[in-house]
Amino acid sequence: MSSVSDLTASKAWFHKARLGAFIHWGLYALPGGMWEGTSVPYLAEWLQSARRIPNAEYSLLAERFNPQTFDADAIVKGFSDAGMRYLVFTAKHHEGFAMWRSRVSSFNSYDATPAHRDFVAEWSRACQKHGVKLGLYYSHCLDWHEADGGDPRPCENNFGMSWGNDWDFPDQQNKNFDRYFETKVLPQLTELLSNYGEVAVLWLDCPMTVVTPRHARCILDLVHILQPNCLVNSRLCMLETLGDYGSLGDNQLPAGTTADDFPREAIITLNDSWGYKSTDHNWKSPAQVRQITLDALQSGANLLVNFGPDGDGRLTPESWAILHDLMEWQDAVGEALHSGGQSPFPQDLGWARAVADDRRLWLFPGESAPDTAVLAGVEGELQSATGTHAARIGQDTWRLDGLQALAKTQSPLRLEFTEPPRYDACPRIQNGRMRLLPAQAKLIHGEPNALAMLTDAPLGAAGEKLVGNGHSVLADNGALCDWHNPAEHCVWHIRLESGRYRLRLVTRNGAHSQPWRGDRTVEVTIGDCRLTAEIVATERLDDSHYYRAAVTDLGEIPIVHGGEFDLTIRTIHIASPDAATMQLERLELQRS
Ligand code: FHN
Repeated sequence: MSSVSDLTASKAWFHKARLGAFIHWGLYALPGGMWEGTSVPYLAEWLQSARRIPNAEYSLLAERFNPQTFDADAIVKGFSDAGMRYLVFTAKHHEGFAMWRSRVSSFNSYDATPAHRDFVAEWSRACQKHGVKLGLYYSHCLDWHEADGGDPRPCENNFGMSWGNDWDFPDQQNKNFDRYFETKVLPQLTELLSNYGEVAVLWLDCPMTVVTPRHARCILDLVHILQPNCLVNSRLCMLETLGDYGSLGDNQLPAGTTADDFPREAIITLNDSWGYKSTDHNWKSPAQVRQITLDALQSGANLLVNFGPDGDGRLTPESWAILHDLMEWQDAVGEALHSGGQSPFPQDLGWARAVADDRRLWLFPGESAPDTAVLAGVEGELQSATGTHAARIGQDTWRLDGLQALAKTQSPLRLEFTEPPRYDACPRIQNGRMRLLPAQAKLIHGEPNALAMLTDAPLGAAGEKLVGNGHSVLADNGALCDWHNPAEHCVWHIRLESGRYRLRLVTRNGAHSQPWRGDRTVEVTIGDCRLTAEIVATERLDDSHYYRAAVTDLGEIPIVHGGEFDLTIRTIHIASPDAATMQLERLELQRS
């Protein structure tokens, strides 16, 4: 039987930490995505599998790995000054190379390199010095250095790259995953969890189906014995939901708050690769990183921002520019960032990101915010307003001004109340718009639907769970998935004044690197009014190779007499099982 830890305090710490750094650093940093004069497609840390490089040749990289300019202290200080409260370092990635002095395998940074350094120890010391918690990433399934690592199944879903090393070890049928698990995974995890002080997070990745619930429970038992306060992420086992918090997919952003106490963590790259890739110049701007931080914050999720040091151990100038920008922003954002809050509203305001704790409400106006906005649904005695002039214009309605100046500096206005204010649970049009999120809707279930029961629906490359139990369900990111069944509805109880409203639906593929697909007809009702529409892309929101999204203009609905209504949406026809992975992210109403 699994041992049980009380992780309440760890989850509370994690939820307040909110911002962290992910560090992908291993031998792959040396070639930086280049091999024999050409650049690998996609992720630099997948170089060995992408180019099917024999172990004998790949291991030569270790003989050149001597990152003399690597300075954990300076980097961790940078993270700390940028408001990051924890980091997660790739102690071992899929290449199988241990970035610490492992007694289990000599393929490690101390024994196999001229550096003779234990990088886990260096990160650990720097973390303790700067008050940043240490998390460790360990690839518990994929390991190309080992004959028995990874999954022997073909991987059409993985850009044609192998999960296991089938170039050095072609006899994939006789692989023995248990042997790898017993002789490398458990002993190396024991080292990591015993020799480096407090480990706050164990971050596991790519659990193909060879990782059974039994394997997963062995890891959990080990963690609970050696580091009882350590949180384990959800990429532990594909066959059963285990772990202490939900890792969203790669570059998958939360689509709203979720009600339960299961913490979530979004992870983003700063360009397109996790490991250092010299040819990847698709850098996010500092302003984009701020926006994403606020999106995660208002959704109640943590954000782990990735850095890929190069072969000398240096962060790229673009990474430093983003870190410096986050540092400069801390005076403005810090208080809200670590308040432990999230949006208190039953809708996404659209014109501002919102965060609240007991008595305080922070609003970060976005670029599209009017200079003066009306905020509805907050009832309480105002003690102070900072960054704006707030005038009460109704029982629970306020006029806020000076918003454009705040938008320019991405600073918040802060309203502080004498007692915790009351937030109206009924969404209403604010400044001409309403954005409804599935996490705040009621799901009305019908008989399970055969399509949603498909067991061979594609598994996400990042281990995302794409198929539920035959019913529409909220995914960890807060979006609605498996919404194929005409007998099931998603319902919001809303308030509308009379008028005409244009409806726009945002759908996003819940499967990593898959195309956006329509192939679906939906029906929306508001009271007695009804419209049906095909899902087509009227506007592409995200066409990156991660989670592709588009807006569908569904048409207009007239409301003759204002009042409270149930707004429902359901799928009435789905043309292709390939559309099954599409998620409903939000429904927007705009007064025409
Ligand atoms: O295959 C890895 C990838 O290299 C990277 O580590 C990401 C980070 O989430 N995880 C896997 C793909 O999801």
